[in-house]
Amino acid sequence: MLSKEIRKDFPILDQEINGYPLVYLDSAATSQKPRQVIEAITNYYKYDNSNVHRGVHTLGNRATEGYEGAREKVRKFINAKSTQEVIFMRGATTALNTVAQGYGRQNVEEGDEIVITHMEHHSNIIPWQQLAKEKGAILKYVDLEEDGTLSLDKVRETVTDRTKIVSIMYVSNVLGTMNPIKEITEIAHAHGAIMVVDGAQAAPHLKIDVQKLDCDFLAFSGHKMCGPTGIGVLYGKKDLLNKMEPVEFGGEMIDFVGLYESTWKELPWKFEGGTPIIAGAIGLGAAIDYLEQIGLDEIEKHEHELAGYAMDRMSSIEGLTIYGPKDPGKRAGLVTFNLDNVHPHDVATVLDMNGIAVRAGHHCAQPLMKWLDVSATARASFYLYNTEEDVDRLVEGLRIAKEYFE
Ligand code: 7TS
Repeated sequence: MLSKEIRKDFPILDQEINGYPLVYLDSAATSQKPRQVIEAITNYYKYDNSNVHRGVHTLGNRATEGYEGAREKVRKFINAKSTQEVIFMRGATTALNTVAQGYGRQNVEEGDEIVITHMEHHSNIIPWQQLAKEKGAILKYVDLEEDGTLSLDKVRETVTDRTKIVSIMYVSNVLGTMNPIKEITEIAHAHGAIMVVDGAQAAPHLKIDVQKLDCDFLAFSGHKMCGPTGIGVLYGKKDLLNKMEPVEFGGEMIDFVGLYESTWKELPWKFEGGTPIIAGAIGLGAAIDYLEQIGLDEIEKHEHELAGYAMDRMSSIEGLTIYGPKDPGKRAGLVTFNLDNVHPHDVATVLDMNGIAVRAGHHCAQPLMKWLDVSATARASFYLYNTEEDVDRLVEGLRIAKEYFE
């Protein structure tokens, strides 16, 4: 387990909700922010604020250094070969849409296949549905195993020579499943398809190495990994990005503008139209510094331990169903569950009355809810600042909820 001292870095955790000390178990939706990140953003606005890439003045140069410095931090964080492969955008959703519109429109034709799975987040479903409709392509789903994992055999059965794109989440935001991305990428490449990875729930919790995975694109959001909202990353292999058309046009992304024709800047700026998300990128850079100083391997270990402890303790509650893999080693730090005969919204409301924040609903995964045959679930998700005491409070809160509704 990580040190409890970490909690002190997160000022928001030091408060009472409804008369109880806050237990925050909704980090899969968005994580809390450490003082170091809040200060990096405040300091940027206090001392360095300016537009980037165009100034000859000192503030402009400082802002540019902060922004481009953050890009280098992201490059190292995911082990990309070059900063040209790191594009800042609003978040995972925008990044996935950019691939669907930029790469997809250019490369997918009628009758081609796009392969996703039943566990995807809406952000990794709808961009492909739209592309498939536009192009007359076929959207195919890899079915899940009973425990909510993916079998490589089923991936092999689904991907064919007509498949142009395989797009799969690294870690599930509902089941906690960690998918074998490297092996799936090999299958996609063997059929000449590209591999897109939705890394929204992976980047905060485990070490990602895009060169080892050999994926073609990777999308993630800053706000789930201790960074601010409104900043995210699209990683793409340089040769693919070079061939891909931008999807946003305007200032910042151009080289030459004529009356009827224009040309684009080189990578990565070709995809960053308009004044970029400067403070957001600097905040994300500070978040990466913070996570790396603690260690992604340590964070992953901490979460496996907490998930294991939570699953152990929660399974002692009668009438409580936990979804996803039973082996805590096979899942990230979250537990999705239902209490018999109590709607998850009611569970979450009683927990909130006791100072405990969990999420209830479909978690932006309606096809997965259908697969699980439920309309909604409750979800407790953990991060580096959570402790065994938080899990104890959750279990106590669930007992109160059960008594209340019985
Ligand atoms: N992909 C996955 C796997 C996610 O969990 C999320 C957000 C997204 C994509 C979209 O990220 P965004 O930052 O662009 O919104 N997941 C959740 C969640 O589980 N609860 O709230 C948001």
